[in-house]
Amino acid sequence: MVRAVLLGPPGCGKGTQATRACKARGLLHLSTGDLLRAAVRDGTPLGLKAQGFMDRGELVPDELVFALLRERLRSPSAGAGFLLDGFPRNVAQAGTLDLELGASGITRVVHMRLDDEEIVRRLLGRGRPDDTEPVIRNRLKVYRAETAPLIDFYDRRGLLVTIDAHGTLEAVAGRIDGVLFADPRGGRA
Ligand code: B4P
Repeated sequence: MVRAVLLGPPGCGKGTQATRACKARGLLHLSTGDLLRAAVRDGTPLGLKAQGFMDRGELVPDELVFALLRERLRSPSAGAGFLLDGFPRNVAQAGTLDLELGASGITRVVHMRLDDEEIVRRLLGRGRPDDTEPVIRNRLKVYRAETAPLIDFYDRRGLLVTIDAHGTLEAVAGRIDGVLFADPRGGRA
């Protein structure tokens, strides 16, 4: 069963690829970015707290993010396998995820590598409110300081595979599917 994480800098295509792969393979797509944006849109108390962090390109406090994710991870639909997109974003979140999943932990982490200039180009083209150049540059800084240490964290556990996220959507999809669905270790129980 696939219980995998897509890890990579802002704009590398985690959301795009997770949406596609989950639809094609019947997996639950768990995107903390989407959950947070829905909370902001609905004006929930949690969304009101999260908005400023997102607007500045900072990470939303861990307890708010996990409050959104916990019930979904425990839902019956997660039992058939899931892809986490945008979570964990730091080592503390990875620890919380370990505690939550217990023995049935993560089976694979796909690290999507993409150059900064291509990241900026793609995000300016996406045009979300948090996609202005100063905010994108801050998100890259936060990524290097807080999220990039997870590359080593998961590599030490033998769970990490790095793929090149340059190229067309189809080319990147082929690389991800090769890791998650063709490599027998992608579905390690
Ligand atoms: P996210 O929603 O996770 O978004 P992202 O990292 O910016 O983008 P992603 O990598 O999913 O790129 P996408 O597919 O859209 O985070 C947003 C904010 O939420 C964070 O800054 C933070 O504040 C908060 N947050 C989320 N999770 C959190 C957590 N766990 N803890 C704390 N805070 C959290 O692709 C980008 C663009 O590129 C799109 O326009 C797409 O069409 C295009 N694209 C994709 N693949 C392409 C390709 N191969 N070629 C050309 N274009 C491509």
